[in-house]
Amino acid sequence: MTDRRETLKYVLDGLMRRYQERVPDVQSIVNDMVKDGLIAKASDIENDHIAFRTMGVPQLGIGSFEKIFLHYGYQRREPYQFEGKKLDAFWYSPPAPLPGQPAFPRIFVSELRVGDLSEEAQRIITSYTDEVKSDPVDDLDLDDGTQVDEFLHRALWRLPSYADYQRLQDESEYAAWVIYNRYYLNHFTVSVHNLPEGYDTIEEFNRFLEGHGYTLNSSGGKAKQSPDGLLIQSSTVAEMIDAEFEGGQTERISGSYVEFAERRPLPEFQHLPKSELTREKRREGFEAGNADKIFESTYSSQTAQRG
Ligand code: OOG
Ligand code: NI
Repeated sequence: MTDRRETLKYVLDGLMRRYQERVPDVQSIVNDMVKDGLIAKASDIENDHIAFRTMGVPQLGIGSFEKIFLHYGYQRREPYQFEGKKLDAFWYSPPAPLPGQPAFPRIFVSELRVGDLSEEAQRIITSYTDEVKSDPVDDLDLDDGTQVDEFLHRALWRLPSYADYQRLQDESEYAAWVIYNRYYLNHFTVSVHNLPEGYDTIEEFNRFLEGHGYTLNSSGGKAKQSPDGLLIQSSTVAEMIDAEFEGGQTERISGSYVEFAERRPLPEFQHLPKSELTREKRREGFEAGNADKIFESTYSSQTAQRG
C-alpha cells in the first residue's frame, strides 16, 4: 500500500497548480522575492497554511470536507466562531513530512451557517446545494489522488446566475464567494519568519509587498496581531477573475488571495538563535480576531482598492 501522504502530496500539488493559474499575484510575488534575493527559488517558500470555504448544509460543510484531509493524517484542532459573519471554522495540523520533503501546510476550513441567513438567502443557496443529494466525499476513493483532485475542482452544482450571486453578496460576501468558487483553494500562506533578516517580520514584509505595488487587505489594519503578540498576519486583496455565469453572462468577481504569516517564538524560546527555532518552538494555531479580518480579503469593500 502506498503511503497516504504520497496521495496527499499529489492532491496538494493539484490545488497549488490551479491556484497559481487563477491568482497571478502568486507567481509575481515569488518572482519579486527571487529578484530581490529573499529566496533562491520558489520551493524555498514555506507554506504556513492553506484555507478552504464550505456551505454549512447537512450533506456538505466542514463535516463532509474534513474527511478528505483526516484520511491523509491531518488532525482536527481548535474551533473558531465568527458571529458577525455567521461562520464557524476549525484548523487542522498536518501529518509528519515525507522523508526529505518540506512540512505539509496546516489547513483552515470554514463553513457558512446557512440556517442563520434570511429565508431568501437560504432558499437561493439550497436551490444549488440540493442538487448534491448525499455527502459527495462518501462516494470518493480517497486513496485515488486523481479522483480527489477532480472532485476539488469540479462543479458541485449548476452554474449560478449573476442575480443570485448579487443577492447573496448583499447579505453575505462569503456566501457569494462559495456559490461561485466552491472548493478552489482560497489562499496559500507565505511563512515570513524564516526569510532573511530585513524581511522576516510582517511589518517589513508588508513594506516589501507594497513597494512592489501589491494591494494589502486593510481591514483592522494591514498587520493583524493576536492578543499574545505572537501571530501576525497580512494578506493581499483577492485577485479579480472573469467569471462566467448562467446564460453566458461574464462578470468580474473575487477569486483567491495570498496570505503572509509571522509566527514568533514562544516566550520560553525567545532567547534562542533563529537557527534553533523549529516549528514547535513558535506560536501554533490561528487567532479568531485576525481571521475575522482576513476573511474580508475577498469582500468588495477590500477588492475595490485594486481599482
Ligand atoms: C479564511 C480567513 C482566515 C486565517 O489564517 O486566519 C484565515 C478565509 O478567508 O476563508 O485564513
Ligand atoms: Ni489564512
